Amino acid sequence: MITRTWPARVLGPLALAMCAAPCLSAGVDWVGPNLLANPDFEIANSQGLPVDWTITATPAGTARFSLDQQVFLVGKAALKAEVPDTGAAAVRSKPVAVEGGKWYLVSVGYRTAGFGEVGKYSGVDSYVAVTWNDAAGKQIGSSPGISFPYHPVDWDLGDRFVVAPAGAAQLVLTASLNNHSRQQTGKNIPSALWLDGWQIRRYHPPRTPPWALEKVPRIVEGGLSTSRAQAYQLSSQNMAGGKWSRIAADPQATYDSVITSPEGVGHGIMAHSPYFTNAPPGLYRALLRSKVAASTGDKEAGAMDVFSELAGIRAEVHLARKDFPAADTYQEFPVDFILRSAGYWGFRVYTQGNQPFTADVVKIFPLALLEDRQLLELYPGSEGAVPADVQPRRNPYPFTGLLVAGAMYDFYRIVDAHHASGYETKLKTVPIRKGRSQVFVGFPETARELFDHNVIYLCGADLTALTLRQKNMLAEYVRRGGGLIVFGGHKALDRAGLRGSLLEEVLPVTGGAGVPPLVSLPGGVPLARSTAHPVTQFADFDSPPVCFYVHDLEPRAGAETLITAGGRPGLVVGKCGKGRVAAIGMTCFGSPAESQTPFWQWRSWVLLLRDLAWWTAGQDERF
Ligand SMILES: [Ca+2]
Repeated sequence: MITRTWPARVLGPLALAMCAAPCLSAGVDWVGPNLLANPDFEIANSQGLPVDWTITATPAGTARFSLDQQVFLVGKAALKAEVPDTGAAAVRSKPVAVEGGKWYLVSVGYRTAGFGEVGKYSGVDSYVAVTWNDAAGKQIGSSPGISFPYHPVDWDLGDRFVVAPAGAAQLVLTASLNNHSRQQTGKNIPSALWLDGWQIRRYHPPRTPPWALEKVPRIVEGGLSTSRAQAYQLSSQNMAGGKWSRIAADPQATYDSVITSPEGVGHGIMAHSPYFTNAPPGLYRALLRSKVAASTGDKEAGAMDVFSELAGIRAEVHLARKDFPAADTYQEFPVDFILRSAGYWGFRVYTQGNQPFTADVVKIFPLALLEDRQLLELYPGSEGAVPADVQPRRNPYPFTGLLVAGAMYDFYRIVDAHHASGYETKLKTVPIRKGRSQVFVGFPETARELFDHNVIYLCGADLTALTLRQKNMLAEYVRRGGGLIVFGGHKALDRAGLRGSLLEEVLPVTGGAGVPPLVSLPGGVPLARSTAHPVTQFADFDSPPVCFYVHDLEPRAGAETLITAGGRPGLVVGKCGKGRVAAIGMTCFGSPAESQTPFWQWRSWVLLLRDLAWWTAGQDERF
């Protein structure tokens, strides 16, 4: 191996801290502040229990309550309720003043232990009830609550929009943990529930934008475009034409046919959408166009819900007969929902089957898309927390890398470069599987696992496919001293969710919003050495290689551009916290002429990339 001396004169500028204040996205103006008292369980009374919360054990004394200062979501403590044997624990919020007819966003952070196995009910369940009181504090109604899984989960969120019924003056949230495992399974399962980061916020539904009111071309099946409304003809959806949903022609239909439930058929699903994936996080509205035969009375006629794979039921709307201004007249009913996690989602339309209930189309459109920072403003703590004792790998024997291997990783010759980085090297590859959305197969599940690498290569990675937790883990890895190299490509960097993401904060570059085009450098332009740096000092720029397409990136203040292509930043390095990061904006696209050497075939490239890995990993003595 070549031993090199680190030139002392370049150390000065490298010591600059690059990590500026996170670039905060525009605020979320459609929700108000949190109305709950002591929502993060941070304020304790003299018994060490949270003020403004009422705790109850049934039978008395069987459940234990405490403020846990080791395991929490936000702040420094969480409320822990333990039910060691048969019994129940309940935690009730102080009532929040509300107005009838107004909408509220309820969200609850929770964690569970004990419970049962995945996919099996073992007699332990947990639930948050959403109840409405009148001004005197008497309960007058409830909204669908939030159920937690029957198996233990690490910190997760439950959330939904709820509307205050007429006459409601107070909203109360009550979490309960019921342990009947001894009766259910014959064996007791001691169980516990942690609560933290609870919210009740006024929701001000934005107006439907004019473009969403226009008739949209018919869609039979497929994903959701981010740019405009989609309409789903219900007679073409799954289950249409079955027992609860005869297909009928109707001159008033949006397209040609509708579905209608026969009288007396009973409760059932009329239509089920495809499983959609890859919707960008955001606030969405669904409009159900339907009509009833009889429009008087409180009886429910039909309903719609929006389900999701990883965040539970997103929304539900129940339609009473009297919600229709007239019989046999189509009416559009809106329901708003937030998509905040990867995984599939979709909608279902139900009938109560007590009268002919007719459904035409469901139209869905985004009201606001959410960048990571906005998601965090909506759901504080949802990025998870990396335990303070987890630190990036320092020992370079073996020099250990993690390669998230998307498109072009082989062109960039990352594997060759990594294997050239020492006698002993190790490289874990996380392939990216592509479908409607990218899936990172085998991405480390825990920070401990992720941090056990000297360097992480992120190549062709669509950042929107990473969860907030994964992005936060990567960002923390850098801040605590890890090395990260991010590569360009068709679905990478600014073309794949960089803007406003948690990862953007640690990168030495920023990019535009949306999907900016790659900058074309017609005919190929030569690479030029920019700022002097140990990473590029041994590369041969005398007969420079060429680059044909480069990302449109803006180096951050304090970052250093080491290579330019056509005056554009091609390789930018910087520091964030204790870590070092590199962004390669040069892509491996383009057709070189016979006389040209593209940079990825340049004889200096693999060694330059190796030196970049050393530098980002803090292995300065290698130079
Ligand atoms: Ca807390």
